[in-house]
Amino acid sequence: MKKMKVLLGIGAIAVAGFFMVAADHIDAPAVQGGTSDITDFYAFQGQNTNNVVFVANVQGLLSPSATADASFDENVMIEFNIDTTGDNVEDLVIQAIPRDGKMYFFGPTTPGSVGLNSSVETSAPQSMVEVTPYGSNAIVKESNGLKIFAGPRDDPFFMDFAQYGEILAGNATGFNNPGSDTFAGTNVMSIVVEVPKVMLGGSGTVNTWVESKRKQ
Ligand SMILES: [Ca+2]
Ligand SMILES: [Ca+2]
Repeated sequence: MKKMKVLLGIGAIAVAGFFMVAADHIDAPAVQGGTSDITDFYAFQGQNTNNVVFVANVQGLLSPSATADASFDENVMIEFNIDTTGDNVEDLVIQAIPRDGKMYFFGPTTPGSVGLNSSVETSAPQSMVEVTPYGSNAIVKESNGLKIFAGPRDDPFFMDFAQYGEILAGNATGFNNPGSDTFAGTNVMSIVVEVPKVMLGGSGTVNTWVESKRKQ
């Protein structure tokens, strides 16, 4: 279940000031609606401009009541992949694995295996943050130079799917202003890690993508 999707055709982004969004709310049948279903991947320069922020959102379209019952799947690992050499093969990974109400992060580290298979990089620097309960203030922890968060968030993605359908059907030529946000009032389960650029090589261009991987 490799997940890689980039909007706007941007595959390579500069660490110095990039913003990238990959949106994938409605997914392939094998993972659609499941706990490994990635909705979006964001990578952008942090408020501290020495840092880069990676955000992976999973389990989209959660209603408020569903969010209260939602949790991260302990059999699903979220892996942030970072290619620093321009060959679209990851040179660094950050892995996020939930266990007993906590999210554990491994890395950034050189992965032992690349591509479709991953193993948990247990010898890499390890960080942990309690998963923030729904409705609580965000629990953010600083560890090993990282700032980390895991928990439910309001889905930040905006898309007017009804109007999109009208455009595809030839009934409209563009979006309305204002449009109607299909994702308004729905939540996602979010994993956020802020990383000093120096830990990613510090300069130049990186390619980045996120994968969800189920334990086998
Ligand atoms: Ca590479
Ligand atoms: Ca990988």
